[in-house]
Amino acid sequence: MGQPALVTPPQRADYTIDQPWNDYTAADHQVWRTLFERQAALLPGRACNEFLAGLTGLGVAADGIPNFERLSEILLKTTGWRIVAVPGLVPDDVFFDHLANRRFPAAWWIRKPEEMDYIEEPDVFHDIYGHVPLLMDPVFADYMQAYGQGGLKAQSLGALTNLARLYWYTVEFGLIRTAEGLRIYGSGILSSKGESVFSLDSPAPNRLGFDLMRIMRTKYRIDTFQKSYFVIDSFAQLFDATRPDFTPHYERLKNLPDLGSGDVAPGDVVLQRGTLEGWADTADV
Ligand code: HBI
Ligand code: FE
Repeated sequence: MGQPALVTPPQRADYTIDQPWNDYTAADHQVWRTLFERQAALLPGRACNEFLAGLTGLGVAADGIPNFERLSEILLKTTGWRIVAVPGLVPDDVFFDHLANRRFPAAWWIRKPEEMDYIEEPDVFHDIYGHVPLLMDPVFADYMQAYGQGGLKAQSLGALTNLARLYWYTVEFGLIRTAEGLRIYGSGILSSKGESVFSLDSPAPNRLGFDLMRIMRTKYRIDTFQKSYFVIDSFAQLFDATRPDFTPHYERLKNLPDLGSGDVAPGDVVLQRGTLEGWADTADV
């Protein structure tokens, strides 16, 4: 956050606030610029075309932290989404309700210069740079809404752990196979300098074909790069997988053991089996 620390503006019942855009300091905008330029140098040839087109279409650029209202005007015209500012992580039900109504909750604050490479909670760079460009893609935009609708349902069925894994391994850390090769679409990767290279180039992680039930059984890492990435063939594949009612899936999942983040299981489509070398002995969640 800015120095001196900004006061978070008053919050509404749905956790939204007005983005205090005029309060960002020159140092805040400089952090954005640095993060943006690092990724701009890396992502051509690594990020999927839909992401790069979305960035351009939104006019998200190096010049500074974007104004959410300006982005929302373009998003609304393109896919009917808008961005709402929030203080940070919001409760699951609030998060799902926003997505189900085509509102993307984005943190308004930006990390400090000494936290360029790792933050514990999403900031405006992760949320806007990482997530929002793909909301310009009509199919991905529909997937995100379907996820929000599914979230409200999963909560009522006690299956949030399973559904949250789907978000993690697709929206946050997904890879996509294209005619030009493997590309990134997951926002957790796209907003990370280290993982933008690691996820595609390192021999360490597994790269497995997308499989809805398999993913919903798989634990993940929150403190290191992922041990496994799941690869989709298209956003249509992703959206189609989320079309059916998950109730029978959740019933079956209750009788299936969880898989560790680095496991390779019978039936996996193994695009690349990782060496799994180099992870500290920390736990999956
Ligand atoms: N809140 N702002 C914000 N951003 C998220 O990505 C988010 C959240 N609340 C809950 C949540 N994600 C996840 O735990 C759910 O997808 C399960
Ligand atoms: Fe995220």
